[in-house]
Amino acid sequence: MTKIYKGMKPTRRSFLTGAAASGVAMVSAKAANAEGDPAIINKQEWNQYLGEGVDARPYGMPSQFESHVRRQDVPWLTADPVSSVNFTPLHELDGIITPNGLCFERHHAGIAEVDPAEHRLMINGLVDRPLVFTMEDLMRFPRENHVYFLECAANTGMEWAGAQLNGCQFTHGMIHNVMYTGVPLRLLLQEAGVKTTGKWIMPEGADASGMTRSIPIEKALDDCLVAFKMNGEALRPEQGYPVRLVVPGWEGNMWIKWLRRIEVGDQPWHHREETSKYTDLLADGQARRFTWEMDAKSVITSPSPQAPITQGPGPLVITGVAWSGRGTIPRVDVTIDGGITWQQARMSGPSLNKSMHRFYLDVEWDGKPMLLQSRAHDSTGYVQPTKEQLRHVRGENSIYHNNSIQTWAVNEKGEAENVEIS
Ligand SMILES: Nc1nc2c(c(=O)[nH]1)N[C@H]1C(S)=C(S)[C@@H](COP(=O)(O)O)O[C@H]1N2
Ligand SMILES: [Mo]
Repeated sequence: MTKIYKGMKPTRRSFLTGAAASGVAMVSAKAANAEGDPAIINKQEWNQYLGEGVDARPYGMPSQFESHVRRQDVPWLTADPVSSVNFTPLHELDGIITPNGLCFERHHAGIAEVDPAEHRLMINGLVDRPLVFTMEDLMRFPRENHVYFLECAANTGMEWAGAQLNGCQFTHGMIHNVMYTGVPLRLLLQEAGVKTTGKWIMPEGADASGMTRSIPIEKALDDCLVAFKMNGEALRPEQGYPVRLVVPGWEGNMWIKWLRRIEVGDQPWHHREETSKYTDLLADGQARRFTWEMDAKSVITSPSPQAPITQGPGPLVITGVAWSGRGTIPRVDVTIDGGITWQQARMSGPSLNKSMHRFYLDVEWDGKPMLLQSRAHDSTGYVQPTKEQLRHVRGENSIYHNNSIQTWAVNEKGEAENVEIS
C-alpha cells in the first residue's frame, strides 16, 4: 500500500522539489490560459461603478458569495428546534478562532433574550455573604482574556456504532473556539466567602430550561470565568448573553449560559444533566459519571465530505484542527493511507492551553484514492485513540465522549466520504 501512495511525496522537501518541477509549470499554464479568460478581458461591475459608502453596513456581514457558510442542524436528530443543536461549519473555517455568528448552538429551551439591565447573578448557599451582582457590578472586577474551545460531550456521538454523518460539520461541529473576556469566578466566590464546608458549586441558567450542573470547588477556584465578551464583542444571545460560565477544557454542558445563580454546596446535586445525560454507559452496564475533561481529539477539515478536492491532482493543502481539555497540542500526525504511514503535520497559529490548534500537511496529490486520518498528541503525552481502541475500553453503548480518530475516504475525483476502517 505504501507503494501505491509513493507518488504523493508528502514530506516538506519533496513538496518543494515538486513545486519547483510541476508548480512552476502550473503557474505558467494559468498565465497562458489568461489570454482568453473573460475574468481578465471583460470589465466587471465592481470596477465601473462606485460602491456603497461607509456606514452602509453599520454592523458588517460576510460577502454575499459566502452565504453557503452557515450553521446547520440535522433535522432528524431532535424532535424540536428549541431543544436541539446545530453545527459549526468547520470545513469552511481556517486558523483557530470561530467567528461569533458561526458558533454552534445547543439549547434546551431555545434562546433566552435577556435584558442585561434586568439580569442578576446571585451567589448563595454555603457562603459567608450571599451576594447579588448586576452586570455593572461584574464590570468592576479585574477581568482576563483567554481563548478556549467549548465541545459538547455529544460531539461525534452519532459515530459510535459506525460512520454516519457525511461532513466534519456534522461529525465534529459541536465545538467552537473563542476568546472570552470575563471575571475569574474565584474573585466572585472570594467576595462571597466560601465556607470551609463548600466543596461544590451549582451554576444555573436563566433560560426556561434552568440548566444546572455540579462542579467541584477546585475547578471553580482554578480557571473558570464569568464571561461577558466573546471575540471582543458582547456574547451573542445564542451563546448566553449577557453572561455565561466558561469551564475550560471541560464538557460544554457545564458552561451554563444566561448565568443567573451559583449555589455553593457540600456535595454534588445529581441533576438530570449529570445522571440521565452526559454519562457513559460501559459494556458491563455500569454508567461512567462525571467525565468532565475533554480528551485530545482532531479532525481533518479539508479535504472532507463537504470540502472535496476540486482542483485535481497537484499541490494539496490538507488541514484540520486539534484540541485537548488537558493542555496544548504539540503534535498532530496525518496519514493518507489509512494509518500505514504517518507524517508529522505542521502546526500553525498560537498554541494555547485548552484551545483549538490548526495543523497543515502540504502534499502533492497524485490523483489516487486516499484514506485520510489525523491523530493528535497532547501536552500530557496522551495520543488520540483509533475507534477500535476506544470501543475496546468503552464498549458500543456510548454516545458521549467519542474522541476517536476520524477517517475520510477520498476517491480519484477528489470526493470525500465518512468511512470506518479496521
Ligand atoms: N442555560 C443553559 N446553558 C447551557 C445549555 C442550555 O440549554 N441552557 N446547553 C449546554 C450545552 S449541552 C452545551 S454543549 C453548551 C453549548 O454552548 P453554545 O450554545 O454556546 O454552543 O451550553 C451549555 N449551557
Ligand atoms: Mo452539550
